[in-house]
Amino acid sequence: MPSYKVSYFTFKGLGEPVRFMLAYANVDFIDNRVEWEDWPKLKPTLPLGQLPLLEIDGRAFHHCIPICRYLGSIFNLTGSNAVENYEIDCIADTVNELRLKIAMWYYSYKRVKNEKYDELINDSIPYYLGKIEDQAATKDGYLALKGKTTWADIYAVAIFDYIHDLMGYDIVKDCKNIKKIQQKIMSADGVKRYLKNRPADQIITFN
Ligand SMILES: N[C@@H](CCC(=O)N[C@@H](CS)C(=O)NCC(=O)O)C(=O)O
Repeated sequence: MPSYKVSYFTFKGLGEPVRFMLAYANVDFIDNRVEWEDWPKLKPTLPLGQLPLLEIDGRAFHHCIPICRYLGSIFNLTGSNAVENYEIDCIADTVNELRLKIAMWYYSYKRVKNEKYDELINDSIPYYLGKIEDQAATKDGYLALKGKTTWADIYAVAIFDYIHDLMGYDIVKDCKNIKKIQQKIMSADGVKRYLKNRPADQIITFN
């Protein structure tokens, strides 16, 4: 069994999809939660000076979505042809766009003047959630491929879990199809075990 080590900060963020992927696949991994005071020393050693970083037997992988895609290919959580893989990429990108809008608000506008909140909750969130929920409705309890869990389902569930922390409420609470996916991923044995032992977040900011 290869050794897996995930390095990320002490909160969910972009580390959580990587942690969820490994948990879902039932593999043991070192959950290296980097404290803010240790960051300046670690940063220059990283491929782009950013986290998350995944090490598999010492080989480093970076960029959250490519890591999830790569793990998806190892753990049979990809499509079976180029079009299916395109569908998976597309939905992951849509979830990432929503995440970016919310993170931008949380880490900049909210800190400054609590600006842009109305735009976020009246426009961006319903817009993206509507698209994702509609797609999930056509896939019968999956996000990208009907009848098959893919890495994008796991990525999305982990990102929604992170967004819950940023927004202070569950933005998908009324999305019954996204909820189905969430329930399926969160109740997988490995994820359940991970969640039971998951350390409490210590949110930090990058200002
Ligand atoms: N494209 C990268 C972005 C990674 C990224 O923005 N990481 C942030 C935390 S979420 C970071 O390391 N910030 C600290 C810094 O840049 O010094 C990915 O998707 O993994």
